[in-house]
Amino acid sequence: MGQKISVLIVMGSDSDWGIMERATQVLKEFKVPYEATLASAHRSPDRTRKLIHSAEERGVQVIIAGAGGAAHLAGVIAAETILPVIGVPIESSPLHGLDSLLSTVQMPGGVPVASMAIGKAGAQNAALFALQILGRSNPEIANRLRSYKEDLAAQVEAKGKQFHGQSQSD
Ligand code: RP5
Repeated sequence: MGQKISVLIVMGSDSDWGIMERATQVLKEFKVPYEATLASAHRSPDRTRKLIHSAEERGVQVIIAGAGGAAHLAGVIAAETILPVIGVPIESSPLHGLDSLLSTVQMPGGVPVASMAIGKAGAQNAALFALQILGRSNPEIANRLRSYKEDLAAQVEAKGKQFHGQSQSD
């Protein structure tokens, strides 16, 4: 764990990878160095704490934490660091992610976590949000984010032209 990385992705379990992989795909696309690893707020509190402290020493700038169920990972990480923490609630329990969403988003005043949507869209947006933070001091990332948004708009534009929906006029 010596390499310089900008974004640290932490998951509560390897079973979260199917969702959190989406965040890594976005970071790869933007060529931003990251590391993805496991630590559980409940099952391995010691590892979680050590990981966060070493992240600060290594120059990590943003942490993304994905967890399901009683998802305290993002909150516990936020308690240990002044780095911005982005939480991704994962749908991994019989409550379909609503439990994870509430556990991630309902932080007490003083300890912020930026909670994203449940699941893959949340993982994708967590990476983009991390890039937006990095982009404030990195013009290259900021420019790539602008192009990303232009591409999104162009895709809708193209689909809009292809789409022949219904219309009615009397
Ligand atoms: C949470 O419990 C993890 O983040 C995961 O979403 C969920 C289930 O974990 P496993 O039992 O699959 O390891 O802590």
